[in-house]
Amino acid sequence: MAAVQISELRKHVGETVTLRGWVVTTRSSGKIAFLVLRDGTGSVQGVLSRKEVSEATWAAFGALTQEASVAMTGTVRDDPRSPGGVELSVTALEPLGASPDYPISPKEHGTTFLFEHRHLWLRTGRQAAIARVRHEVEQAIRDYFYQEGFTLVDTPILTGAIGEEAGNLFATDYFDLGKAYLAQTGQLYVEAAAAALGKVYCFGPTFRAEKSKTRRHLTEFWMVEPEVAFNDSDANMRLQESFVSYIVARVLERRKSELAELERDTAPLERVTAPFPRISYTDAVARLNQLGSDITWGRDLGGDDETLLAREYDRPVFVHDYPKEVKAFYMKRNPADPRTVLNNDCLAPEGYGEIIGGSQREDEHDTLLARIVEQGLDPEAYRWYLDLRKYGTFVHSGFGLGIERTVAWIAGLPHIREAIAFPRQIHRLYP
Ligand code: NSS
Repeated sequence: MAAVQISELRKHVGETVTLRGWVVTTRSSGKIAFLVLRDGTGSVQGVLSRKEVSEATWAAFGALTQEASVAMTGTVRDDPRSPGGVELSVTALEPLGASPDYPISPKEHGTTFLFEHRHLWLRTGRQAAIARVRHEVEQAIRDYFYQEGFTLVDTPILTGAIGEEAGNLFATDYFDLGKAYLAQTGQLYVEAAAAALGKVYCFGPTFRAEKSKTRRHLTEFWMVEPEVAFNDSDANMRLQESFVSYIVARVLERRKSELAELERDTAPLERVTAPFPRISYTDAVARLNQLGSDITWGRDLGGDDETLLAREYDRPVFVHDYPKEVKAFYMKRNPADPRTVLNNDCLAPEGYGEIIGGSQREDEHDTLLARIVEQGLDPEAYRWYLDLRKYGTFVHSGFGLGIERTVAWIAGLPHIREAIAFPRQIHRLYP
C-alpha cells in the first residue's frame, strides 16, 4: 500500500492509500466519525463508519486530539463537494504522536501569545500561505537575476567596516583584531564584485540593532542587493521597476490560492507594472506640505510621510535625490545640485512604505574619502573599498530590496514580523 501526499490524492481515486499527517478537527455522531487531516501539502476529510472499522481503529479515533500525528489508511473517493475534490473512506488509523492540550485553538488568541508559540503557530493555514508567498518571492528573485545574466556573489556576515550607519550596529569580539560587525548590507562587497563580473547580486540576512518598535523594522532581515557596472541612477530605477513588477506578477500567477487564503485584494497588485512614477525629494517635500505634513527640506521622510505620499499613486513610486546629510556616505553627489545625492527610495502603495533603497555610488576617490572622514568613519577600514576608485573607477549603481517588507506588502500583512518564520525584534529572541 502506497504512502501518498494529500496533494496527489486525485491521482489515486479508487485506490487504498496511507496518509501521514496531523489532526485538524474531529467530530463524531457515534456511528459515523469525521477527521480532517493535513500533511503540509493539503488537507482532506476521512470518514469512518463504526460498523466497518475495527474496535482498535474506532478507539484510536476517540483518542485523537488537535495536532496529534497519525497514519490514516483508506479508499480514495471522488467527492465534488470537498475542497480537494476527494474524501477518504477510512479503514485503519495508526496513532503516531499524541498532542495533549494543544495551546492554539481555533478561538482568537492575542499576538503576544501567538508569537510566544510561533513554532506551533506556523502550522495554521494563514501562516503556511505566508510562507509560500515568501518562498515564491525568493524564487522569483533568483529566477529574474538568473535570466538577466547576473552572477550571485555571497558576501560576508562578519565585517570589519560599517556598511550603512554607526548607530545600529551589532558588534562582536573578533580574536586579536578587535570588533567585527554583523553585516548591515553586502553592498560594499558587491561593488567590488561588479568590477569583476559586471552584473552581480547578493542575497542574505542582514542585521541592524533597530531600537525602534515599528511594524516595518526587524533586527534581522533578508535583503537582496544587485549591483551593476556602468548603470547610472536612471538605469538603476529602470532595473528596480522591472524587477518589482516581475516579482509581483509571479506571485499573482503562481500563488492564487495562498492570496485567497490571506483574503488579499489582488486589484492593487495587478496595477504594479513598469514604469513607476518618479518624484524628486524636493518636490515630494512641497507636495507633503500641501497634504498637511510639517516636514521641512533636509529631513528624512518618516513612515507617515511615506504613507501620505504613496497614497497619491496607484503603483509603487520612486522618490529620488535626497539631501546628502540624511543618506549614507557612499552615494554619488548630484552634479546638478550638490546638496543632494543620486539615490532613490521605492515606496510601496497601500501604506507599506519603503521597500527599496538604492543609489549611484560615489566613484571619485577623493570625494569618497572626504565623505568617509566627514562621517567619522575610519579610512583604514575602507582602504580596499577606496581601491575600487583607484584602479579603474567606474559609474555603478545598485539597490537593496527588503524581503520582509516586500512579502508583507504582497501578502497584505499588517506587520512585517509575520513575513518571516522566526522574527527577531528588540524584545524578541524566543523561539
Ligand atoms: O538601508 S537601506 O535603505 N539600503 C541599503 O542597505 C543599501 N546598502 C542597499 C544597496 O544599495 N545595496 O535598506 C534597503 C532596504 C529597505 O528599503 C528596507 O526594505 C529594508 O532594506 N530594511 C529593513 N527591513 C526590515 N527591518 C529593518 N530594520 C530594515 N532596514 C532596512
